[in-house]
Amino acid sequence: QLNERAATVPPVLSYDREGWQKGYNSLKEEYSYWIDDIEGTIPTELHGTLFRNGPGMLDVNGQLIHHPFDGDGMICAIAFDEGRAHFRNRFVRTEGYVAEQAAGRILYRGVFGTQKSGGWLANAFDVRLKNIANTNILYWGGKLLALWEAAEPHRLDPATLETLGLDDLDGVLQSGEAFAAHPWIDPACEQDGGAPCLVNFSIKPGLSSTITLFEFDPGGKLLRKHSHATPGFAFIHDFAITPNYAIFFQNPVSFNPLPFLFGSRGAGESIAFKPEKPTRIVLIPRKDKGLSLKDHPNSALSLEPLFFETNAGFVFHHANAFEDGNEIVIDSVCYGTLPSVEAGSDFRQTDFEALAPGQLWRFRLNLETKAVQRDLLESRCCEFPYVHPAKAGRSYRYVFMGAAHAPEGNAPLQAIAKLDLETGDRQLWSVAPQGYVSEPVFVPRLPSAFKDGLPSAELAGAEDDGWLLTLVYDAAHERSDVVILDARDLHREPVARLHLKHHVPYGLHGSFTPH
Ligand code: 3ON
Ligand code: FE
Repeated sequence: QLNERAATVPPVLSYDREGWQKGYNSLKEEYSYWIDDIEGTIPTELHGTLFRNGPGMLDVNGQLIHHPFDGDGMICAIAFDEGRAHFRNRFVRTEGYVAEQAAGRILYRGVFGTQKSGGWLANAFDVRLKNIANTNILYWGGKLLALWEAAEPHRLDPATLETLGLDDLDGVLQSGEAFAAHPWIDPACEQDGGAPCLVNFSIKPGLSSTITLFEFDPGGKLLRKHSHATPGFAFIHDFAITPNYAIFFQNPVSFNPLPFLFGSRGAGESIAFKPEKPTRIVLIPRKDKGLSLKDHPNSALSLEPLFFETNAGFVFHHANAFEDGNEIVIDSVCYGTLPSVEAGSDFRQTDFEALAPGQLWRFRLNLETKAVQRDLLESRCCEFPYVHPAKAGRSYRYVFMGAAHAPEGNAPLQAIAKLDLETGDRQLWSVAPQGYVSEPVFVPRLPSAFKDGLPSAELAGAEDDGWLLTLVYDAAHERSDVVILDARDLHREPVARLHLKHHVPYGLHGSFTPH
């Protein structure tokens, strides 16, 4: 009898569904104010702006969108100065946002299944893309850019967050050309005499897919752009860099365009995960072909794309990559299966327990033998890995991530995790049961960590000497906090907790600039 009872009692969860759901309400108001409700003290050395992007509109005039990744991009800017902080949020005035807000209804299909009302007939053969500018935000070359991986960036005014329009990166992008939402800043590019450069990519999916790599100088001028083919359909959200390579995980998926064309599913929902197939890892050399590698100590380096195969499940995000002798090491969050949203279902009803957790794995690619070794680094459900900007593409010690409160199973992100890859030590700062975290942005202690506003490759202190900035949704008070943690020790009380006057819907990615 006791056993029977035990089997019917649901497991104790670290969250409650109703509380979690409220973090997906739209934030329709646009604010601008000095934050005055603060616990703790904002460090005076913390000077600059945390920009964050994410879906802010989860319904259009009451019509629910089908998946959060379909929500219109809303930017938050939290500016720190002299121990004070100012908050501002503003929607990106994309063509689709402006039209739908004026019409008061959904006018576009979303990639992740949002449909116009009227059933499949109203949606069939409408293959227009709504560039929703909702995934990341980057300050580079004097421009603030809201990124969405399937189309060109939107440029914003950094002071007011006013939308200035689509930006073709000074003629680099053609109209509608994709520019991914996961740029890396190489803090000391070997090809550019040690100057920082921005590296990003774009994917043109098809029967054979094209990966294009872009590198820009600190003024925003294009340095290098080259394209490479990879067989089969490619859905690649993120990548990683080392001094010599850009690394892509081509997830094992197939794309069936029919339900998309005939109006019953979004393009993203027409992608099927193929667990029986391996992941293809594509290494694209960053070095110009004209450059000689003869003198390089690593003889296995290549000037042509290299392909590896492994079993990696589905990967959205990479933490970092680096070169280690004849090996390329890459750390990535892997899912056993692609978490897909079924047509007709509501993401607010997500059964977390039924989904595979994202876990951090390390892959070692041997350039000589082509063997791939993989090791689990963190089994706790995690997402949104972040590393010290000086360590981008370099061997590193610490990774910071959003994580589940419980050590096992899939669950909402309610904690910030710090992993010491050298000692295996881990720390967890949890806000369960009523708190929900976002990506932790690591800001190295200022001002020595930045030169001319760009991350420097030299570490001024320890690799964890800095702060973690994260937005926490507090379901008990239905508002969000900006939390500043001391990255050296997550077991300490937060340095400061800044209470906003409202909530901020769960976001995607952000960046810090010392401006
Ligand atoms: O043919 C298709 C054309 C197309 C436009 C291929 C396609 C599906 C690749 C595509 C577009 C893809 C897009 C627009 C992808 C956008 C992704 C996005 C906005 C977000 C991804 C987020 C990933 C994760 C892992 C988020 C995790 C969130 C939590 C843990 C909860 O807060
Ligand atoms: Fe992402």
